[in-house]
Amino acid sequence: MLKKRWAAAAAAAAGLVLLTACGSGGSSGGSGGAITLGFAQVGAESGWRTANTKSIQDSAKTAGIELKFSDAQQKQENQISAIRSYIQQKVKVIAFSPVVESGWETVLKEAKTANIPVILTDRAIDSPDKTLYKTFLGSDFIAEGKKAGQWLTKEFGSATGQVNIVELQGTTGSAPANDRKKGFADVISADPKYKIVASQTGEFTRAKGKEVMEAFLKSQPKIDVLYAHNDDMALGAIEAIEAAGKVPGKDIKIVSVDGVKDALQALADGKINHVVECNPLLGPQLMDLVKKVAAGESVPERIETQETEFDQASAKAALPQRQY
Ligand code: GZL
Repeated sequence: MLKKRWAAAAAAAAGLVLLTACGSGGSSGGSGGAITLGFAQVGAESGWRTANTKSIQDSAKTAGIELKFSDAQQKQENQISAIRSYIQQKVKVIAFSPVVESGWETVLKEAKTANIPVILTDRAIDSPDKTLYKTFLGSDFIAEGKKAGQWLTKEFGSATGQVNIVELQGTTGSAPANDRKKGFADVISADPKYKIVASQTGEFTRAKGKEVMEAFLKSQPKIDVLYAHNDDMALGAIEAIEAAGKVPGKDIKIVSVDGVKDALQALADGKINHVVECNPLLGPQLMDLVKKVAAGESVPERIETQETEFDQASAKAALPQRQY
């Protein structure tokens, strides 16, 4: 007990919120031979992330896997510290969602030297060294950006003048921000009438999304569309649009990504026009992968999560059963 209290104090001092979800922890075999998984989460920045965390924690319990969980508060240095602490604790498997794409080689080489297999979930890294992790389980963010662009070019296909777009980007340097921007730009570049007149990070949060949208509304004489890399920033932007006396979904059309319940409600209410789903419920697939990797079985290098998109009618139909 003293050891756990010391570890928690040390982690708290390091700015880490280190939660040991269950079990005695500490050994690679875990208590009673259970597999011990160390998971370094990005943070708790959005509704998507909350659902992702719940899926991982619930699935670990169901799978009988002993989970050590940390919340890095969107800071890479905290994720790296968490991974190092899992290496020291000799966990059986490490999994994490890299907050940004680069800067992971050193710590992943330490995990490799310690013979601890690593699984990437949700977000990818830009290292060419594929031996640093066993598999990447997550969405195709370029495809998500393309879907948002395809909706826009359909919606404004008959527009004759310039279509002014403002873009709320996700966390700077993150795979979803880089790839959703690229996929969207690839599609709209087909027609010069589509112009991104302002683009800035809203850090995937409601508060920052509202703040940046307020600045866009002040600096841009005419905004036709908002493309938000996630729902939380879109929901924050809606507050700014309404405070400016404009009607979201009408004066300014909105397309966003994730598919959390609050965004589907805004879509049903006509305040958002289209939502591209990004599925956060990766827990069950992750635990299957953890068991296979722990047993030394081979797993596919890339596992892409399946997801859909929503218009107003399908949002209304999905809401009653929406888990998150
Ligand atoms: C996407 C995920 C993103 C979500 C955001 O897989 O990494 O991070 O789109 C979340 O809501 O903050």
